[in-house]
This record gives sequence, C-alpha cells and structure tokens, in this order.
Amino acid sequence: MAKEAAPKLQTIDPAAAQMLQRAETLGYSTAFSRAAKMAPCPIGAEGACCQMCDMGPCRLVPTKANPDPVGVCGATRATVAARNMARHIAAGTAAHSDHGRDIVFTLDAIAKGEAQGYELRDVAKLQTIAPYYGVKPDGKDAKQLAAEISASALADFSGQKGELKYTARAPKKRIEIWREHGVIPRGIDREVVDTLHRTHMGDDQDAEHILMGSIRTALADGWGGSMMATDISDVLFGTPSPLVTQVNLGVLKNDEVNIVIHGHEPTLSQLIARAVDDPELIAYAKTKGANGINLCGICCTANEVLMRQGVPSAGNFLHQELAVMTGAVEAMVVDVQCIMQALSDLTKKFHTKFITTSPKVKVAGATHIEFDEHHAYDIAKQIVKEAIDNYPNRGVTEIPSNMSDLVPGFSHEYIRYMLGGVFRGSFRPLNDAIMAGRLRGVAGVVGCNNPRTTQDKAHFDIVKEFLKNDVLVVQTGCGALANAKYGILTGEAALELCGPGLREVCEAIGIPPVLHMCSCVDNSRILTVLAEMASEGGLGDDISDIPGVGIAPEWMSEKALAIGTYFAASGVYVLFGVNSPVESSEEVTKIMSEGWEKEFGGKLEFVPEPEEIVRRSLAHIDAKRAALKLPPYDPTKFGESGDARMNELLKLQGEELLGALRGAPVMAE
Ligand code: MSK
Repeated sequence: MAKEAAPKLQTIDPAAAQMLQRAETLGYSTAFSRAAKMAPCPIGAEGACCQMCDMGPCRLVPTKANPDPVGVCGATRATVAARNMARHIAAGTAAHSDHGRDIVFTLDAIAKGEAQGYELRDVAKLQTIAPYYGVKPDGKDAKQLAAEISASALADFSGQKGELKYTARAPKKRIEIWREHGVIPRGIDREVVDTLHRTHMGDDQDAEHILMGSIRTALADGWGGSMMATDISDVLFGTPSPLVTQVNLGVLKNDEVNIVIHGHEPTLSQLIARAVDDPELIAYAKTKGANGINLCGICCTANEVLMRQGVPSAGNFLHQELAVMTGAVEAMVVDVQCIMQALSDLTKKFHTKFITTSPKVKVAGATHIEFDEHHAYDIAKQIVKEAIDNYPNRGVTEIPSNMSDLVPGFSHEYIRYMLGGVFRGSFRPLNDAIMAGRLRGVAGVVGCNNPRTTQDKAHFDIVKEFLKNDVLVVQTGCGALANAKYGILTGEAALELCGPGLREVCEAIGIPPVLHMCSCVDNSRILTVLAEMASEGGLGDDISDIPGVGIAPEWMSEKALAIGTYFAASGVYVLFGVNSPVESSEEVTKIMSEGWEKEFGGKLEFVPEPEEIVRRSLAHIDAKRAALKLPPYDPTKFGESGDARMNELLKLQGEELLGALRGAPVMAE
C-alpha cells in the first residue's frame, strides 16, 4: 500500500501553524515541507528492503509473476521484515540504555568526588533502589552507596550470563513467563550485540526466533537501561512531584536571551538550568541589552527539567525548527537523540548558535562544546555566556503568543503518595476504582510526533476519547507535551472532558485525569506502576490481567519500537499509529499480534486510524474486565457522589436546593 507523504492539515497547534506560515514566507524548509515533498520509500516503509549485505539491497516486492519474492540469498519477506524490526529494536535499546549508562557514570563520578556541580538530591531513593542492585544500604553513607550501586549497574551492562537484576521488579508471574520463554535479559550490551549478530547475513532465518531475540533485547531496555536512567536521574536531580509550568512557543521571550535545550539527557541541562540563575551571568546579559536569561526546552531534555525545575517547554519534537524560525533563539543546545540535522542549516539563516555537547553527537556546521561531568558547571556557564554574547546579533523576531499551563511531575512515587498519603501510600484506591467500574481502565498514550500525520491530532483525539470513556491516562515524552499545549494537563481543565466515573475518582482523590509521567526514557515509570497494580491485588496477578493499553499514535523513532516491544512482552496490548514497519509480512504481523499475545499476554499492532485505535483499546479493556469478572462498564452508575454532586448543589439556592437534597434531579443550567 502506498504511504501518504504528509497530511493536508499539518498541525492542530496554532503556534506551529503560525511558524509554518513564516517558514513559507521566508522560503525555508521544515520537516513538514520536506515530508510533503518526499513520499516515504514504499518498500522500506513496510520492511521489505534488505540491506544486510552487498549482494543487495534486495527489494522484496511481490509481482503477478513472482508473488513471493526472496532476496539473492533466498531470505523471505518474513525473515527480512523480522530482521529489520529486530535491528530497530536493538538501536532503540542501545540509545535508551546508553543514556542510562551515562547517568550511571555521573553517579560514579559523584561517589568519587569528581563531578563538579552535582549532588545526590534524593538519598532516600538511593537507599530504596540499593537492594535491586544487590547492595545492602545499612550503615553506609550516601557516597559509598552510590559507588556500590554504580559498580553493580555497570555490571548489568556488561553481564554475560544470569539475569538482569532489575527484572526482579516485575510481578512473579511475569518473571515465570519470561523464564519459560528464555527471554530474561543477561547484560544489556550483550542483548544488543545478540540481536545485531543474529540479524547479520546468513544467521537467524526464522522470523519467530528473530523476534523472540528482539523481545529479550527490548526487555533489557525497559527493565534495564531505561529503568536505571529513570531511577538514577531521580537520585541525582530529585524525584519529580507536580508543579506548574508552561508549554509552547509563547514561552520564548522577546526581551531576554533565549536558550533552548533539546535532546534527552538531563546531566548538562540540569546545570544549565542552574547557570541561568547565576547573578553574574544575569548581570552580564543586561550589559548586552537583555532583560534576563530565559531557558526553555524541546523534546525530552525539556521534560527532564520541566518536571524537576519547572523550566518551560517550547514544544515537542516537531517544534525544534519552529523555535528557531521565531528568530528569537540565541542558542539551540543539544545532547543526544531526536535532533534534526536540518537545524544546522536553519540556524545559519538566523543568528542562532547551534551547540552540540555530547561526545557521541557532532553535526557539521555546529559549534561543539563537549560535556564532561568532571567540569560540568564550567561548561554550562560557558554555553550560557555564548548565548548571551549572541543576543546583540538578533534580527527580526516573530514569537507566537500561544502557551498553556501544565502540571507535570507524576513519578510513580508521587502517584502512590497521592493515592494513599505519606503513611499508607498504595495503589489500592486506583485498583478499587477499576474494580468498581468507576474507572473503565487505564491507558498510556506516549511517543513522538511524525510529520506524516497531523501534528498532535491523534494524541489529542485519542486522549479525549479515553477521558470520555472513563479511562485514566498517563503520558510521557512528546505525547505529554502535545496534549499539554491544549491545556488538558492542568488537572481541572480536563475534568470537563471526563466521563462521570473518572471525574468522580479524580475529584475524590485529587488527581488530574491525565498524568504527565515525564520523558520517553521514563516509560519505565509506567512499568513500575503496572507492576505495583498487579501486586496490589484485585486485578489478577500479572500485568497482562490489568484492563489497560499502551498507545504511540504518532511514533517515528526506533526507541518507540523498543518501548512498544518491552510493553508487549510485559503483557500490555500496544497499538502504534502512522504505519506498520512490518506490513510486508503477514507472518511477522501475526507473530507480533496473535503470537505474542499467546506467549506473553501482550501484543504490538500497527493501526493508522485513531478511531480504530480507540475502538480496539476499549474492546480490549472491556474484555480484560470481563476476564476478571468485574462489573461491565456502565457510566450511568456514577457521577452522583463526591465533589461533582457537591458542586452542583452549591450552585442552587432556596427551594431548588431543598428539592435537590430530597432527591429531585439537578437541572442543567
Ligand atoms: S523526544 S523519541 S520524539 S517522544 Fe523523547 Fe519525543 Fe519521540 Fe524523541
């Protein structure tokens, strides 16, 4: 099936639309216009192109004369699609996990007293996670603990045999399923190498077996590298709790030095966030005619500092070029992942300094100021100074006024506390609400933007439908930033969109119906929530029993495929939008849906239409409710208790109020 190059409606975000208009006026290209100009290669898009050796690339396109083509070596469409998928998963796992490794290196440097500007912000969390690393916390000071934990974590990367330690955090039944199928990861690096090896020319040729290997690799991401990145980032920079901040291009300021940080790793950006408050640097900015220094983020580096320091976000993935297009960005500072090469050319059309910082990422035309955790604060200050020096070079600007408030920072620790308080924090109230039917189920709606679909539309439409149907939503990454732009991550705003049961739960417990759980590496927080819900009781004894789904409606990254796979292997029904990278093979499509469901209780399906994603999700949630023998979902039973009822009554007076209290229906205004 031919893929659509780009949708007619590029975005539902007015700020993005304004900048796209500006790009057109100025004659500059963006990912949106490049996508429209270049249709995706139909052979590669469906996983039918094999580039594993120099006898090819082989294009396995069926024709009337040859309905079942094979490559020069004889590789079938199933083998090729499975190998391509497995390599995507390995790359995604490598990216997330290497991020985790770098955070561990910083922890290690702190333990040795060699990390300038860092401290251990959450020692309680360090003590909590110590046993998962096989480290006894008793009688050890924070630095000693940090040293032992980082040594144990690094051993999990290089482990050759045995089981990855963090997988012990999964429910018992899940661990047994993984053991039965031989997919508990050994060392994280070993699993990535294993997938690269088995997909080399002339190796594994059984599609099911190739994909089983990639499940092991993906689990090394979700229950390994990503989970470590999340936990140790919390130790270093603080475990998130809710705060109020803003999102969208309107956070850029006309009269201040604007620095945009973009990518994924929090190590440098946390210190840049500190450096912009340095009185000396603020005074220096004033000598250049600016009223101050304004820091904001894009993508998941944004999420990291958004949820901990309240640093505002200029938007999600497709906003990186649009922020530069305002002409108001003095420095675009990037670390790793999701950085468009087009930034190099675009920043030259304005005055923006494009600064790369990771030893792994250089871009031709960018200024490289390499991050080193041993001198991180000096480097952060140097970057801020570069931006300040660039302020006088600013030309004409156009900053959209759009920005919305959001409340991010729902770590699983905070959700547990929110549900039960300091002394009896637990997931019991959440499980009870699902069991009673007030909540139909739960959904994670996560992942990227993709210019092959209308920016943010699927994220927004799907979440609205879930809320209407009493499904509690958690979000991470660019999906969370997408919906934040439309004001539904503020708590009370989204209550208007909720069904009666969800509204009642949110009002009674005091939670928003859409919880921002941080960056894309923090999908591991969702795994932890699911594991705790399974252990709490009442919803079966495994993640696969929970009435829930995972959705990535606008995915584009290989990391997304690793995430989707580790959730499916953890027992979750996962639905991806846009298109299927394995569409060329019915066999592989079936293995990842029916096959994985039989073996792991979870599956990964690719469904381009958002309406169909919602339909399948709700059907799945209802089937899981039925399997648990829970009452069928019935919204008419709820909405007559709690604050909603109280709020209605407060609007009434006199006879009307007395009538309502005697049981007469409250008339809508
Ligand atoms: S940044 S991986 S576009 S979520 Fe995490 Fe956003 Fe996807 Fe990159």
